[in-house]
Amino acid sequence: MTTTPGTASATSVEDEFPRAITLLDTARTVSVLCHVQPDADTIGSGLALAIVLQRRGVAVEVSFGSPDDLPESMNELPGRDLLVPAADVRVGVDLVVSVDAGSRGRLGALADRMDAADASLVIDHHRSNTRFGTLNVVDDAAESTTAVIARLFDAWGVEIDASIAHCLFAGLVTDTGSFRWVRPGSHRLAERLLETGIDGAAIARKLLDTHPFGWLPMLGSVLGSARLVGDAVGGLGLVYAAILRSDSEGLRSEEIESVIDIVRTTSEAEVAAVLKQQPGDEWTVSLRSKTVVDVSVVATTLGGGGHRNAAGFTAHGSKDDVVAALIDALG
Ligand SMILES: [Mn+2]
Repeated sequence: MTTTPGTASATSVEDEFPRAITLLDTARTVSVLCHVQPDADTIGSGLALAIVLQRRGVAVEVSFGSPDDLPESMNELPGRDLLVPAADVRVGVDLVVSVDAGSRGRLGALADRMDAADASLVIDHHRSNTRFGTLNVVDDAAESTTAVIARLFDAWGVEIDASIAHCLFAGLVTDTGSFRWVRPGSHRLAERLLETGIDGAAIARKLLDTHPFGWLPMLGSVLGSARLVGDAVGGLGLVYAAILRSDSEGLRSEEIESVIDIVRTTSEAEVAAVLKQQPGDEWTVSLRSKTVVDVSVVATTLGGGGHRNAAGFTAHGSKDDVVAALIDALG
C-alpha cells in the first residue's frame, strides 16, 4: 500500500457522521466540553450543539475548564444560558462531546469527564488532534469546528435557524481571520448563515474589533519590545514579542490574544511567536507561520499542538530560556 503525503486519507470525516448522529440521537444526558481559554469557535460549536440537543429534549450542559468566566466578547451568543461552571459538570452522563479541543489536556479540569461517560465524541479540526474520544469526527482541512458542526447538522437533518447560525458564524469568522484563511465552501457556508437574518457585521465587531482604550498602551509597550531573529528557522526568520503580566493587568483575553495578529504580519519572518506571562514561571506561547513551516509540529514537540499555521504550547522558565528552546525547536 502506498500513501501520498499531503493528500486526504481514504476515509472522509463524513463517514463518521452516521455513528456520531446515532450517539447524539440516543443520549438523554449530554455534557458538551469546550477547550480551556475558550475562543469563539469552541464556544460557538458547543452552544450550537447544545441548542439543538435541548430542543430535542436532551438534558444538556456546556462548560470549559478555565477560566471561570466566559470571555466578554462572547456574552451575547445564543444558548449561553446552557453554560455551567466547570465544577458543576455532571459525572457519568450518557455522552460527552468535546468540541474544538485537539487533545484531552486542552479540556483542563474537565478531562476526567471523558472517562466517566458511556461514550465520548470528539468533534474537531486540529491537525494535531490525538483522537481521544470513543468516536472521533476530525477534519483537519475544515476552517473551523463550527464548519464541521454545520455539515454534521446537515447530515442530521437539523434546520439551521438564526440562533444556531449566530453561534456557527462566530466560530467561522474568527477561525478564518475574518475570511482571510478560507477554502472552497467557506463563503457558501457564511452566506447560508447570513441568510437566516443574523447581523454578521455586529457579530464580527463584537468578537474581533472591540477593545478598551487600555489595549493601545499595552500594544505600545509589547510591540516596542518585539525582536527579529533573522537567522532563526534556517534563515527564514522568527519575530517574537512578550506580554508581561505588568503589560496585561486589567485587560481581557481578547486584548492579549490580539497581539499575535499584529506581530505575525512582519515580512522578514516566516514564524511569529507571542509569549504570554502567566503566574509563577509559566508562559503560554502562540505560534504562527506564513507558508512552509508547520508550527503544529513544533508546538507538539514542545508539549502543545494546533494547526499547520497556528499553534501553541505552555513552557516554564525565564523568557530567554523559552525563546532559546523555541529557536532550537524551529531548527
Ligand atoms: Mn477552532
